[in-house]
Amino acid sequence: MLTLYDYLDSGNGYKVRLLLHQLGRPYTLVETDILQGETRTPEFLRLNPNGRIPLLQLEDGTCLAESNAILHYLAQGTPLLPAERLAHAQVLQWMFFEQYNHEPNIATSRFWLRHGGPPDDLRRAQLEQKRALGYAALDVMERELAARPWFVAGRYTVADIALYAYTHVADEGGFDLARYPAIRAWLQRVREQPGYLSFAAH
Ligand SMILES: N[C@@H](CCC(=O)N[C@@H](CS)C(=O)NCC(=O)O)C(=O)O
Repeated sequence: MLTLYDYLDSGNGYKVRLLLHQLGRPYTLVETDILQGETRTPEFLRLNPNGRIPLLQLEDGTCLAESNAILHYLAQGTPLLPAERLAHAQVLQWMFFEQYNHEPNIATSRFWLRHGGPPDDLRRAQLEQKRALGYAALDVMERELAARPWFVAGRYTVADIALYAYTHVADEGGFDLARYPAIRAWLQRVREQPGYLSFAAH
């Protein structure tokens, strides 16, 4: 049985829960409260020296961190990760985009707004900067999705899961999706996928 260390308000964790649900893979959930420092205890740091969830523990005890690496691992050999060389690399392209351009701006803004912040002028300036960069990432997605229904290979893949997680709650980070019709239509297509799981469910 797989074990997932996770925090239910985490979009990075939600990516993994959504995929596990869609693949029909059972797992044990270990809720780990990031607000109480539970990812920074000596016990947890032995499992993930980077002190973060999501963390997937395999049947043999090996641990795998980083949400998109976990998606990549779990989806191999399934239709959600194309085997064809270029399409496979394009899935990685969008997952790296998610981690570099999207998540650090949209997810971090959401976290600060939900869990207290920005407390000072510096944080406020950082939030403004993240707002601009987050909208730039959404602009890229909108252009892509205006031309095709899915990011890669004409079908739903883990690239869509990676980008869906924080896009569908972007409003909680102060991002208005009203001016992004192609993104909103894609969010609906994701919600209609078999085995869809809503945020914070498991
Ligand atoms: N790049 C990592 C980011 C993981 C991450 O930032 N996790 C946050 C929750 S979303 C966390 O565990 N924070 C707790 C901490 O930093 O102590 C991924 O995609 O999994």
